[in-house]
Amino acid sequence: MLSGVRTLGSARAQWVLRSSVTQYKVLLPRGARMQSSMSGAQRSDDIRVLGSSYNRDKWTNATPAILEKTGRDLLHHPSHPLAILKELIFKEFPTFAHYDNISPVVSTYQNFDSLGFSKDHPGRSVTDTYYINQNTLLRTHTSAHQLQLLAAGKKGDSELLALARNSSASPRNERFLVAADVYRRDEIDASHYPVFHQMEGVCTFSRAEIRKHIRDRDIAASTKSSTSENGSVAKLLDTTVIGDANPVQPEHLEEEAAFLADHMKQMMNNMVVQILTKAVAAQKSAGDADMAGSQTEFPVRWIDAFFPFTSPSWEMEVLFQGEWLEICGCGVMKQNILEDAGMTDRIGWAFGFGLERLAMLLFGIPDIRLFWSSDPRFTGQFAPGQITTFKPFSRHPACTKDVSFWLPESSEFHENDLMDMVREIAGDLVEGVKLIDSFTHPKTGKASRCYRINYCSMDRNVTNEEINAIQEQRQLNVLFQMKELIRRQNKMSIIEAINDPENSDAQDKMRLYILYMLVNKGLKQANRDECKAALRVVGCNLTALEHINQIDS
Ligand code: FA5
Ligand code: MG
Repeated sequence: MLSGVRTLGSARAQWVLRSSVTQYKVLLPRGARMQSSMSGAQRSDDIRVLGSSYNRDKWTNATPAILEKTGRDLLHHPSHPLAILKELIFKEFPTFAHYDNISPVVSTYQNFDSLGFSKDHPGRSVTDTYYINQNTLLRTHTSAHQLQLLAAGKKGDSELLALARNSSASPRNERFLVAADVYRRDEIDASHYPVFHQMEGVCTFSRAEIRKHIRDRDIAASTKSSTSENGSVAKLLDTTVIGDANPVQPEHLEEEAAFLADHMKQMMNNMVVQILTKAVAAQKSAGDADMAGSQTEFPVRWIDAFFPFTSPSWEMEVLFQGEWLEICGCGVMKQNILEDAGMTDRIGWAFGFGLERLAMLLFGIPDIRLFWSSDPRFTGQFAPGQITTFKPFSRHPACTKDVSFWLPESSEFHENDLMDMVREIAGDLVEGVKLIDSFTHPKTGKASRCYRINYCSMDRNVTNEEINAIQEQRQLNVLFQMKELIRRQNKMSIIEAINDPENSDAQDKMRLYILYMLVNKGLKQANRDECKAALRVVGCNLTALEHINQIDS
């Protein structure tokens, strides 16, 4: 048998340092076509996203399961809870320009450099981000559009400004909201998903305007909230202080930063209180039967945070089902972003809310996977503009499997490689993946990990046989081995493994043979039908294999 499972961790992480920066001059609406940087006919090894082709390279790691999600467009299905929430927030900010149709494909410049991420920031790593290629990625947050939209406003770029749904609200993008899908290689559990949605808010003021507000002591008078009143569903807790640990920028006066912080927090508190009040009202109208386990009071707290593009910075958390759920990050915008946009006399604040997290509170949706369900028992519960409490359909029995493997000796193991692999094979049947055991052999120093994978379908019972077929430890192991061996193009070790007398298992041999074929010829040149038939015999998943081949070729 081949010894142990291997993954790509450190080899890929090194690529981070080689990133070069190119800025796209255009902001593409979703579905618009962009010329691949290799113009001309589409090449067979190009990667296609939303109708456009991009060159693949060593950075490409967006999996087919993730690319499929770029076309789902949940924010534009009016009866989807996320779209209902989006409209509700847009209504709360009538003087902001509203964007909800910007393509998720952005440059590394937009997503990182324009926001001051350092070259070695872990967020840039291929273990955290889905790359289309070295310079192009699926945005990891809606902040990727901050500089671009501010600059468009300043320059009066009519093409970009026309993407706003309410172009007269803030015709120069001095205040705007962006609702969009974002993509991250992340853990799997009830509140984390590799694709989710964010609502970015940006609000700028001229310094003269702020001086006037401060002089008149009417800080955010128009946004005064009643949030601390008795009887409110939200109990607000804010003990943060602006100071050395969370400092005012040298470009700002203390009272300017204090004004921006107050204004922002009041607007955000108001919005969250609105949402929570609606959530409780919906629960009440759902009737007594559903009230038993429901939550009618929501402690909300502010904590200090750090982002490369704001200072001071904060996060807001809500106590939901006994745990603090982080719903957003925010802060006073770094001044150089406004300067880069040509807005030299303005200062501002920005926030980024996780829409799924808010929608879970608003609709009482217990599991983030449900947002992707097309089961009519889920989709049929919601209607445009209406806040209703989700009625769980019967929970189907879960099925648990443990998978253990040796860590690679030559490279680092990264958990997100395992997460993607599991997702690629089992899709949304996976409810959670948890590390349950680590072991290091005292003599050899070899290390192993054991993960527990929890399978539970939202719409049907999953049988043991089905899970066995999907999951079978050996299959996962073999997939890991394939990935590592293809990466290393290590034909000798494949041949050795095939000839290993201890490896008598016929299925393993078959898989290794396929792997050998793939490594030798590449999936494109190999006889596809032959490959497919062989894969079917051994119960191996072609999609997973194609993916492995793509990212490592
Ligand atoms: C950001 O993404 C920043 N861009 C937010 C920001 C904007 C800060 C503007 C300052 C100014 P963060 O990584 O914390 O920050 O994500 C923001 C929110 O997205 C989180 O609070 C959470 O509600 C949500 N979120 C993050 N990861 C996931 C995930 N895997 N699944 C679902 N929601 C998530
Ligand atoms: Mg955060």
